[in-house]
Amino acid sequence: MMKVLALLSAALLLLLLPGTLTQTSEPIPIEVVVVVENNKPVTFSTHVAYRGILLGALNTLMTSNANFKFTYSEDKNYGPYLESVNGVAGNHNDHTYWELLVKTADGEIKRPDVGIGCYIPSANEQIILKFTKW
Ligand code: B12
Repeated sequence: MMKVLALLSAALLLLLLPGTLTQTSEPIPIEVVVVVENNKPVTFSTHVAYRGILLGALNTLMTSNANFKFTYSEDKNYGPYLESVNGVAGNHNDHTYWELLVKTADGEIKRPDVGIGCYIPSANEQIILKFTKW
């Protein structure tokens, strides 16, 4: 009896496992919106891996779309710092930088308290990269 039960549970696990694996491997769709002063915002569609970081999504977008480019530097404490988007770079002397904002699927705009190397986007979020002043 125990053997039959063990066999049945193993069979059930084998049936369920592939479904679980494909579900978590689906790419998560997101948008990246680039905002520079009074110019019309430019929106790009891309995706991020399941529980993947924003930096990964930006790299995916850069390799798939010639109209999107970005650079970043490595901060010793906080990791990747977004330096430039499409040739527009933040500048210490001018007090300009690329701010990271997120519009969630329900329309709320938030300012993440981590950078592009730590932020994990959720499905259908709009990642807003806003060239701004501090
Ligand atoms: C001032 C400041 C800024 C200024 C820096 C320029 C300036 N005014 O000198 C500005 C406004 C540009 C800024 C931006 C951001 N910041 Co800031 N910032 C700070 C703050 C308050 C002080 C840093 C400082 O001057 N330290 C003293 C100097 C001597 O040390 P330093 O190593 O040279 O400092 C440099 C780094 O801290 C770097 N820096 C600042 N912020 C960030 C964020 C990231 C992700 C990285 C990689 C580097 C970095 O800029 C500093 C000057 O060069 C800290 C909090 C704190 N009290 O430490 C948050 C802090 C470092 N920032 C933070 C965040 C989240 C951001 C943003 C991602 C916010 C956003 N949503 O847009 C952006 C960066 C976006 C990008 N382009 O990648 C977080 C980082 C947490 C984390 N684990 O990722 C902190 C810890 C605040 C918090 N939320 O708790 N920031």
